[in-house]
Amino acid sequence: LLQALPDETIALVRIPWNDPAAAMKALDAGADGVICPMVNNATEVHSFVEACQYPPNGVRSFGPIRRQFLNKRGDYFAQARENLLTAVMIETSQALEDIDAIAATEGLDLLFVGPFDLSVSLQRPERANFKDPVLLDALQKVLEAAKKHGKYTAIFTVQEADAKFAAELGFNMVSFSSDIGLYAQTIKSVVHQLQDIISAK
Ligand code: 3PY
Ligand code: MG
Repeated sequence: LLQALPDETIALVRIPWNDPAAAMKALDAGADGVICPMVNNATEVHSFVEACQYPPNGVRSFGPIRRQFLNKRGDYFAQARENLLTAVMIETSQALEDIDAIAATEGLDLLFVGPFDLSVSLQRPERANFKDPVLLDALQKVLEAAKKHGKYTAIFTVQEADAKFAAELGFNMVSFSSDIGLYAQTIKSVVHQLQDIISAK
């Protein structure tokens, strides 16, 4: 997918798990930022952030094989940190308990809420119900910790009303739906239109 993107596109890659090899591979392949899911505490976040940065700030191995051929913004190694976005997903009750220390992590840029996993982890009756007071309280906690430590915030949504609500709450980035979700929505709408045309005959 990274190969198909135009140079000027900013690409964020969500790795499958907090695995240093996955983070380094995504960056070497040309990602501008990495999103790490399911972190539970500041120690895990620190290890993720280290995997994304070269020494002395981290432990990233040197080998930006594809990345250095992209002439995005000059000398890649010299500007590696400046042009990197590190994000962790806040989606477990443990992460919520350690949110202040997570948000304080040096080298971390963004806290990205996963409302589905967070609802599951908090044992809520519904997933990603933006009217659930327990979920709302969790969102506020994340926003406050991020503000206190100068971090950006993001959240995932699948309903237009939730996206609007999240933007109004103050999230800096609101991600909407998924590739399959959008595809299915389009197919459904086209099928409905065609059914209307047929039944009008
Ligand atoms: C979640 O809501 O758990 C997600 O991971 C969304 O991307
Ligand atoms: Mg999730």
